[in-house]
Amino acid sequence: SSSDMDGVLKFLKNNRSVANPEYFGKAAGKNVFIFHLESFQQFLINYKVNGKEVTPNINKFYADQNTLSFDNFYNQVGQGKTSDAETMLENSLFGLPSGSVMTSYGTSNTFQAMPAILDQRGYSTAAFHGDVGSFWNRDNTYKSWGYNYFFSEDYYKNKTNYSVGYGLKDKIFLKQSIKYIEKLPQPFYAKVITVTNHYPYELDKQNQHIEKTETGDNTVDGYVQTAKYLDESFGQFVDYLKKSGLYDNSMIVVYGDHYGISNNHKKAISQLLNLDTVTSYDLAQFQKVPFMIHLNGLKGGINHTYGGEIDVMPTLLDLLGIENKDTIQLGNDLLSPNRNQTVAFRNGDFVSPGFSKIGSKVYNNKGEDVTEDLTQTQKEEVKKQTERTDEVLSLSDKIVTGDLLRFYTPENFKKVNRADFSYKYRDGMK
Ligand code: GP9
Ligand code: MN
Repeated sequence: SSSDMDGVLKFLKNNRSVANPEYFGKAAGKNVFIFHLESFQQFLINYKVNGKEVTPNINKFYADQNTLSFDNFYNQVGQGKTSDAETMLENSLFGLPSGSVMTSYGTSNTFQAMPAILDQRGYSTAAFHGDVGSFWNRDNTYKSWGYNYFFSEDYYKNKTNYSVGYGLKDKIFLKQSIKYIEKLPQPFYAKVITVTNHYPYELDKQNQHIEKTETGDNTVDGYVQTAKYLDESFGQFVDYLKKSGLYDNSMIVVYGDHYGISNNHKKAISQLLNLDTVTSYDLAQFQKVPFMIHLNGLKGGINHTYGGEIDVMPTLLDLLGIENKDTIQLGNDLLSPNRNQTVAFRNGDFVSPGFSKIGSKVYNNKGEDVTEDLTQTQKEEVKKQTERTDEVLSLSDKIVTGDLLRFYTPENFKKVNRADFSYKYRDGMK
């Protein structure tokens, strides 16, 4: 009911962090690219196979003096995988304990998503993806989120060998996306979702430009090959952005949505990471994904704050200089000086700069199991973190399953009218 919203507002009042004045508004009025690296994990950054970098282009971007890169950024997805990542990134709401927000609630619920907020401030907003529009119910959900345009499979020329797995191969997809990007009125917010680096990591011979790893685990060893292909695709896209001038007047956000190698492949993971044994703590660390923000004139560097996908929207809105004190966001700005650094996983586990809780065990930041060695004060600290994690997850579930945002519209926000949007492809535009 509408009174459930009171609990949410009370939580936000006590948990919202204040924007960092050094960064607030630094990207005001810029175009925004959200570049989605499918199944891309942080360990790939600077990773080598037989002495050869797997992702040289992304590595270069990561280390660029105008890129803010985060090295303690975790994916927080559940069963909804990509769709959970998208939900968190653009709504600062979690996925569900099971299923997917986009599939179950994307059509019916009220949202206050980033595209809608920007649309209402003069931005054009578009999503690009080389799979069918209905996957994860994107074609309906994106209307609720305020996307003006959604360029999905229908908008792209397809021939034999153009596609693999879930859709168009990234290089072909990105190249064909350019003509639509060029027609978008600026400033724009554009989300580009790649897909080739997706399980089972298949790729035609011609595009295999690095050797497979040799763990002997067939579901793992092709991963670096499709990751390399994704890296080359990214490199080509960045070249285009530079040539077109978009590189200089855009904030370019690059992130990995979730793991590519699941925890069922412990042995292969130990070989890839050169570890004798892989603990639950190691597996939690293995959930790190890249999060990078490039902007001309931005002071870059590696930022060590602990955060995750839930924190992206507040971070970006602050960089864009959009006051968002009264919007409903469960994450907090990664650049805020006094932010809470407990990163909630969807199953109630958490990691933080101090302790991490994985299942019933508590680990310190050296990865040692300290469950039985905690002092009374430490126990209380862990308890507080556990409660906060549970609270933030259950508030998110209440918002989503109760469609609570329909009862609350922030100042300076107009409820999205889904009928404003149609994504139907009309012949002759390809
Ligand atoms: C398909 C793609 C894959 O369109 O986004 O989603 P995933 O399987 O990674 O959740
Ligand atoms: Mn995915």
